[in-house]
Amino acid sequence: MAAWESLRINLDRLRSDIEALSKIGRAPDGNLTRHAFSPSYEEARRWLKGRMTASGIAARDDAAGNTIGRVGSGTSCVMSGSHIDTVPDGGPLDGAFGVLSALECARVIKESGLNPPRGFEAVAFVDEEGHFVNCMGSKAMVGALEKDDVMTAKSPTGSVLTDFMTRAGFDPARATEAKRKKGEIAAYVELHIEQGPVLESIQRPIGVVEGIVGLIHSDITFYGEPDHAGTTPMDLRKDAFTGACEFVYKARRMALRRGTPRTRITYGIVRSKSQASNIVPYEIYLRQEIRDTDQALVNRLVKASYRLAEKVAADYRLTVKYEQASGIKAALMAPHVQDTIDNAAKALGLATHRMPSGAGHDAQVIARVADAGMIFVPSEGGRSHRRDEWTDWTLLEQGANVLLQSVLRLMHAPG
Ligand code: HGY
Ligand code: MN
Ligand code: MN
Repeated sequence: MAAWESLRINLDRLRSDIEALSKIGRAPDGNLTRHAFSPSYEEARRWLKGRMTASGIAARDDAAGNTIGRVGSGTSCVMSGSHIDTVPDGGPLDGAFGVLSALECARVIKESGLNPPRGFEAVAFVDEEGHFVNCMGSKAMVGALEKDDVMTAKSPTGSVLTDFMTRAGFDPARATEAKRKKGEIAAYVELHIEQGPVLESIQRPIGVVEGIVGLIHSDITFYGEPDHAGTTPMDLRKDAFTGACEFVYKARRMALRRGTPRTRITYGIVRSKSQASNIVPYEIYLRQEIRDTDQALVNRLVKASYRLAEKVAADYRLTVKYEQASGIKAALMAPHVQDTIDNAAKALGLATHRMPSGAGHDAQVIARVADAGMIFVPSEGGRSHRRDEWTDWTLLEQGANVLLQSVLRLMHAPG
């Protein structure tokens, strides 16, 4: 047995990092929100780099705003990471657990004095949650970020990405320079909370991800006529909201009928132009999101939803505009990385469960240029993207040790 196989993470350090980071961007009422490049995000970035340098880990930001800590030499590296941006009013572990566990792995590797043939990088990818651009940082790293996307991106609340990047000290026009050279990333492993109920329901401490869903966002707007809500008879209205409701109901039914058990359709952003109860709603904006592990099916369902929007608009004498806003392709995880994770978990005496990911992750983007894998730990009640997202410290420690041992196996792998 190699000496590194007995290495373990330091839970006290990891715990204090998770608790410290969860305070950055938290409002007095408990709302934790850290949008990419926002003041709270930049405070978190400075804190993270401080934690890296405090352990003698070389810390840098790349041109896209990813924060990278590196240990060891070699032209290639094994990489692990996730994100420290959050959804609005999010939880303390989504993304942060993966970044801070990768940082803890970097500390353990540095302290061990190991000098394997490949280096190790711990990464916080910027804007995984897509406040501006979905998985912006990992897309930049693999060369999939379009400069035009950066220069035109706005948040759902109208914030302009280039303003926020500039204020944070980044040149938006250079974001695509974050692209890494071919072969620089030998393998990638991401540790993440499951954000669903499966592992808890089957009492398994470790999930080994086989594939990650693809998703497509669409901006859909129904247009009617602004009429007086009191004098306009019901049969003479062009009511955009009633039409949008029928569209959502029928689109959901269509997706359930034509999709798979992993298909998801969600309308998480709804906006009415007329913020008045006495005007017939005349402009309704919907942000549609469709997901499945089968990318071709996602593409078909999106097209079918546009045809349905046209039909419903005609039925309600409305007009409709739709366009694909952003998306991320489904990705399979590398079989040998899955096996590495499985072997590492078994060596730690931990049972595993192979499963898909219904959530999107940076791993599905990095998988375009490197062999990638993901490790899940259970989420209490399957809860995530909400304040009471949580996982027990023992399970977090087990997940972080599986990450450490998986990374070490990949760093020492021949070839
Ligand atoms: O939406 C997702 O699946 C991820 O949290 N960005
Ligand atoms: Mn998330
Ligand atoms: Mn996440």
